[in-house]
Amino acid sequence: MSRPVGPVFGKLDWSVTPYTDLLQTVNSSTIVGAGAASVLVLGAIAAVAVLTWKGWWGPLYRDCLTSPDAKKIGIMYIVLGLVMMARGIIEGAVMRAHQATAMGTLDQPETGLVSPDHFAQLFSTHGTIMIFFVAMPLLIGLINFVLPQQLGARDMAFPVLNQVSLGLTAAGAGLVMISLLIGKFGTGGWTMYPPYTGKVFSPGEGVDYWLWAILISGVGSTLTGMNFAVTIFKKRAPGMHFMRMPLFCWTSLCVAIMLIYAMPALTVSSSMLALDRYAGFHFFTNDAGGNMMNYANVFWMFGHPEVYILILPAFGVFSEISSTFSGKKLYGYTSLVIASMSIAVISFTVWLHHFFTMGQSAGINIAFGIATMLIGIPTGVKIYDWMATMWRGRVRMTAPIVYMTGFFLLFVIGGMSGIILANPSIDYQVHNSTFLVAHFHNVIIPGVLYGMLAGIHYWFPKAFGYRLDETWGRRTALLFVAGFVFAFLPLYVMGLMGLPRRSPTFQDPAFLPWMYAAGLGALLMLAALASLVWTFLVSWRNREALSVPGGDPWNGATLEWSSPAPVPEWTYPCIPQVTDRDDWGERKRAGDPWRAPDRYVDIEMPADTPHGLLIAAAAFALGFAMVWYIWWLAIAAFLAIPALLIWRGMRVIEPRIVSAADVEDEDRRFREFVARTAPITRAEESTPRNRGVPDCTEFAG
Ligand code: HEM
Ligand SMILES: [Cu+2]
Repeated sequence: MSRPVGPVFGKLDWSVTPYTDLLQTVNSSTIVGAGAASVLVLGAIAAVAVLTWKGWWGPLYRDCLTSPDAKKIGIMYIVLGLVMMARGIIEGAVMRAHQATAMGTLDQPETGLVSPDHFAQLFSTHGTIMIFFVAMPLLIGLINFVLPQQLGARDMAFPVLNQVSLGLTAAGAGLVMISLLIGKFGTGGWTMYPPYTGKVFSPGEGVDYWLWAILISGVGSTLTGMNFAVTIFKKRAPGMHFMRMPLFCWTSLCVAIMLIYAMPALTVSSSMLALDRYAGFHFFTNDAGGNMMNYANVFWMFGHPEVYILILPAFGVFSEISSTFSGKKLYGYTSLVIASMSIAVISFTVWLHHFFTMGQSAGINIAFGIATMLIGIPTGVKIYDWMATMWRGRVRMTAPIVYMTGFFLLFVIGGMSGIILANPSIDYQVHNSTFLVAHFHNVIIPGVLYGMLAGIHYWFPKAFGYRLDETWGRRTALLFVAGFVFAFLPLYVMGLMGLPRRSPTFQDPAFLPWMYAAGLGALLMLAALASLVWTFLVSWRNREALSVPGGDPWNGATLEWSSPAPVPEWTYPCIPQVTDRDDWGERKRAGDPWRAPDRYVDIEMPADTPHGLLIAAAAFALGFAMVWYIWWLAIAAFLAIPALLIWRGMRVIEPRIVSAADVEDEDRRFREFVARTAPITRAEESTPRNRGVPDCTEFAG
C-alpha cells in the first residue's frame, strides 16, 4: 500500500505498528507479530533499566563504545552477532511451527500459525539476519579479536575505521530490528530479487528496510576487508613471514581479499535496486528495457564468494583447534594455505550455479557446474589435513572438539549435497525445493555456526580471563548437533518429494511426519540456544574457579597464548621477535618461554573517540529516514557523515601513552604469577587446577 508523505514524519503515522494489525484482526499471526514487537520494546526497556540501575552507562561509553581497541571491537561484534542469532533461531523455530501446522486444503490453503505474508517476512528477515547480522559479525568479531594478537601486533592498521565499520554494521542490524516495531520488513527473501521487489509489486517500506540495512552494513564490511588486509600486510611482528602466520591469519587474509572484491558487487546491485525504487530507474523492471538477470548476476557475484567469506574463518578455527587439542603440529600447513587461497579464488568463478534454471545455455551451465565441483577438491584436502592432524594425537574431547566432530560428520554430507546440486540437470529437478534449504543449512550451520562457537569457546579465556564451563559447553554443542540432524535432514526428503522452499502451505499429508521431525529439531535448536546462554551464565558465576590468569589454558602454540588472560589492552609488553612458525610452541620446546623482555618502552595507544558511535547514529538515521521518506532527516544525516569525518581530520589527535613503568609493573606481576603457579598437564586441563600455566615439557607437537 502507498501512504501519503508528510513534510515532517514522511510516511510515518500511528498505523505502522503491529499493534494496529492486532487491533484490527486478532489471530495467531497478528499475535505473533505484536508479541515480537513487544519483546523488542521490553528488551530495550530492560537493557536501559539495567544499565541505569547498575550505573553502567559511563563504563559502557568509555570502555566499549568509544574504544578503538580491536579486541573490544571484536567482542562487541560477537555480542551483536549472538543477540541477532537469538532472534534468527527463534524465527527459524516460528517458521517450523508454522509449517508444522500449515497443512491446508485446495479450497482453504491458508492455515497455520502465521499468515502467508507474515511467513514471507519471517524467511526474509531470518535469512538476512543470519547471513549479514549473525555470521558476518561473528566472524569479523573473531578475526578482530584474534588476528592482531596472532600477528604479534597491538591493533588493526586503522583502529578508528574499525570502529566505524562496527558502527555501520550495528546501524544495519538496528534497522532490521526496528522493522519489528515500525512498519514491515520485505517479503522477497534474503536475496530480494526484482522485479518482485521493485516499486510496482512491493510498494511498501519493507524492501527499503532491507536495502538500507544492506547498503550501510555492506560499506562497513568493505572497509573491514581493507582494514584486515592492510593489517596483515603491514602489521606483522618482525620475523612473522607469510609462511609463519598461523592458519587462522591465512584464512583471515582470504576473507579480507574476498570482502574487498565481493562486497562492492552487493553495494552496486542494491544501489541499482534503490535507484529503481526511489528514482524511477528501470534497471530491473519488466518494462522499459529493464532486465532482472542483471540483478541476479551482480548479486551472486557477491553472494557466492560471501558463502566462502562465511566458511573460511571457521576453517581457520578448525585448523587451530585440531592442532591444539590433539597436541600435534598442524598437518599439511602448506597445503592448507594453498587450499584456502584456491577456495578464495575459485569462489569468484561459480556464481551462476545459483540460477542454473534461469535461461542460459547448457554449455554455460556445464562450465559453471564443473567450476563448482572443483571447489570440492581444496575443501577435501582440508578435511584430510585436519583428520591427519588428529590422527594418533591425544585428542581431548573439549567443547570445541565436539563442535569439530559434529562439523566433520555433517559438513561432509552438506558438501556432498552441494556436489549433487552442482550438476545442472539434477539442479533442474530439485532447485527451489527444500532440498536446497537442507543443503545450505547443512553447510552453514556446521561450518559457520559450529566453527564460530568453537572459536568463541577456544578464545573466550583470552578475552575474559576465565574458561567456559566444559560440561555445559559440550552439552550445548551436542544439542546443536542433534538439533541440526532433526531440523534439516527431513528437508532433504521433503525436497525430493517436491515441496518448494518458502511454502506457506501444503496439501499433501505425506509431508506431515517430516514436518513434525523438523519441528522437533527446531525445538532442540532452541534448547541449544538456551543452553548456550546458560553456559555463559554458569561460567560467569564460577569465574573464580575457572580463571586462567596464566593465559595459556590449552597449551597452545601460537603467539596469543603467550600473554596473560584477560589480555592487556597493549597485548604485548614488547612486540615479539618471531623466529618460527608456531613461535610460542617453539619457545616452549626451547625451554623457559616466559622470559621477561630485556627492556620496556612507552606504548602508544590510539586515543578513544566517539566517531564510530556518531557515524553509526548518523547512518542509522539516514537509513531510517530514507525508508520513511523523511527527507529533511535524510539530508541532515547524509551531511553529518562527511562533517564528522572532516571534524576528525581537522583535529590533531594525540595518541594515549602508556608509560613503560606501568607496562613493566603489570608484566612483572604476570611473570611472577606464572613462576609460582604449578604447571598442569593436558589431562588436567578441564579441572579447576587449570590456571593457564601449562606443563611445557608436554609440548611435543
Ligand atoms: C538454528 C536453527 C535454524 C532454523 C530452525 C532455520 C530454519 C529456517 C527455515 C524454516 C527457513 C525457510 C525455509 C524455506 O524457505 O522453506 C530458513 C531459511 C533460511 N535460513 Fe535458516 N534456520 C536456522 C539457522 C540458520 C542459520 C545459522 C543460517 C545462516 C547463518 C540460516 C540461513 C538461512 C537462509 C539464508 C535462509 C533463506 C531465506 C530465504 O529464503 O530467503 N539459517 N531457515
Ligand atoms: Cu554459490
